[in-house]
Amino acid sequence: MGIALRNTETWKLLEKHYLEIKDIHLRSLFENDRSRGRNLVIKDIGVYFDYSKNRITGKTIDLLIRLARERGLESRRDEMFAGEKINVTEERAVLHTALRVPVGSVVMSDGRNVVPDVLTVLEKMSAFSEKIRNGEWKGHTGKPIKNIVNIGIGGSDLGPVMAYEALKNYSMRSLVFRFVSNVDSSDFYEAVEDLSPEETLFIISSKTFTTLETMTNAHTARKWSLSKLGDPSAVARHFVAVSTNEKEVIKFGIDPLNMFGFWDWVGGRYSMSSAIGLSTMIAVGPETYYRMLNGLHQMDEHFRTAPLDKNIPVIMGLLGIWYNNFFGTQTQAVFPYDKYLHRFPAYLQQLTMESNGKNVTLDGDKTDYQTGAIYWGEPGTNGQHSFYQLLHQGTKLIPADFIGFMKPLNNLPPHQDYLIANLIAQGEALAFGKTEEEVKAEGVSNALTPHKVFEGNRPSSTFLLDKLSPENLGKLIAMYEHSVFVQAVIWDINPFDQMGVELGKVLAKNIIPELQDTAMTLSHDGSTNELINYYRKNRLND
Ligand code: G6Q
Repeated sequence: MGIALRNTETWKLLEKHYLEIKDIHLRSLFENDRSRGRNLVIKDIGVYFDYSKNRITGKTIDLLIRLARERGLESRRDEMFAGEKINVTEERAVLHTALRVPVGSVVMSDGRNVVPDVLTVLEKMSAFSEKIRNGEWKGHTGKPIKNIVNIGIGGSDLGPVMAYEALKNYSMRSLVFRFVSNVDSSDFYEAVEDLSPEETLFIISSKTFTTLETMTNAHTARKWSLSKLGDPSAVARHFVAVSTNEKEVIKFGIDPLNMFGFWDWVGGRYSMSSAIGLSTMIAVGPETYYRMLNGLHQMDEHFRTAPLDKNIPVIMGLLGIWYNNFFGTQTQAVFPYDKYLHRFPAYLQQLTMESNGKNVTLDGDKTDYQTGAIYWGEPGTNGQHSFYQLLHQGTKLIPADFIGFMKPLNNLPPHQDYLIANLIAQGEALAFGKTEEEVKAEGVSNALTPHKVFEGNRPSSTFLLDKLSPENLGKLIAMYEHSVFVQAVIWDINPFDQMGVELGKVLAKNIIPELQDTAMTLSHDGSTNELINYYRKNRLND
């Protein structure tokens, strides 16, 4: 990229503008503009995005959009959708958007239309899902499958588990779903403890099919199955694979006929709409799964075509830049007011932090500005009774996203109104707080008054959607995916690699034999050597 970010004129203008705005209270922004709550809203594809409670003016948005244009956001976005190799460090295209295009679309990668391949895998997944759901697929002893265990980690786990939980209301309740990710044996043990191997199908989800955690769990699963089923040929009825690595799948003993493929242009954390979604499809059925894909695609199209100032992921991404780089905030909270989205913040943590937790630009230069925020969150209203205190009266500024749905999936009056009243009230309290005068007017003593004052001026955005439908889940996922991309373009970093997870993996592989063979000489640093020695002395059986 040409000129370094902080040297651009627009960046300098934003720095100046920050000084103008930093002490302005949201109270006065709203007092001075009665239509702010209507104007700073984007309504499109069924998403109501209210960003009026952010510490911005029209000028802030104009400057941020100017920055986005200068950084080439529109052309970078078009390159992504066109299948150019924008993941430069891995020399790969980034085409998760091709996984959810309508039948008949054309998306080229390396001179080849990838859509027919995508559809072929989707059809294979649909046929298989139906067979499991209608009991046609029998286990080795002739019993239908009742339990589905997805074994995978990172991108091969967080998407499936989040989507299963989010869409549980649409799932086939007679099937049991479990997700094993951790190499901690308790994870596998607890997942299968009450299951019968005769009725259990394992989906080994691994793009590479070499990941230590997943392969260890997969081998344990095979032992567990065969300990009951005896015959190794049982693997064919109880194990399927989702992977890009056919060679390793065959080596493990899974018939390629029972393998669901995807491609190197699908990154792990962007893979939940690939065959990695097999467990989701079995849970909710192909039709509901296609509805989720449709929602993802609607948001892709919105991102691809909406003008930048009416573009939800663009505005979200730019607000993140505004807080992170000018207000100096460290974190971004996400609060879904829906129990079914309880794994959504964990899913977003990988999406956002593995993508934008980078400190060098595409050219390999060290960034002299902050990049990815720390994402965190919990479903409302639980968070209100624990950590929201710090948001309201702590010393840190934490922008928050509130996500809510108009219609509950389980209508038990008056729960829904109470839930949404809380969501709306939190944004209001954060923004406007409670002044000293207001506290005093309630007859509070002078001594207690400072404790009861809420400064306010704490920013939030609110997303309202009709209900937690499969389409709307898809929209929310793609919305965050694209906001991550917007930020990466501004910061000139690669959001599609994850070199930062490698070092720990390599070091763990070195340490494994050192734990197992106590005669091995240790040549780590003083602390690491002592930790290994302590473990060697105190491990197991004593
Ligand atoms: C995601 C990362 C990472 C990956 C896991 C699992 O973007 O690449 O989280 O998904 O390490 O990898 P496999 O699917 O290859 O087992």
